[in-house]
Amino acid sequence: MKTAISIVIAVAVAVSGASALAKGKEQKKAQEQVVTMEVTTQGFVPAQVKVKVGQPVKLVVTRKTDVTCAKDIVIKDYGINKPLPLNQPVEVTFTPTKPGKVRYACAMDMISGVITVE
Ligand SMILES: [Cu+2]
Repeated sequence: MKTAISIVIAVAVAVSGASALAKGKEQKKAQEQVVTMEVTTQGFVPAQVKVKVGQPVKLVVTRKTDVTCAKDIVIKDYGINKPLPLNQPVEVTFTPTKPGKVRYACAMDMISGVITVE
């Protein structure tokens, strides 16, 4: 009985060790590119962003003004359309699949910015 218990413990340790290793590898492979952005009376700030192709992008967008129409962020190319509650950081994630320019804009496509994917 004692041996059975120690075998169970040994297996549990081995499994948790392996998953920790896998996690570390994953993090190294997929380097998230975090871009902090605000919506002010100037529009999206910054309005020009550069990211690397094939690596996940996380935009953290905080709308700081209530006087413009930019109350959502729309990234048509990646099917993203998210409301931006006032003063609340909103995370928008996608992985750019090809180099080029990706537009982000308000729901009416008036206030906008450009993500350059390289
Ligand atoms: Cu608008």
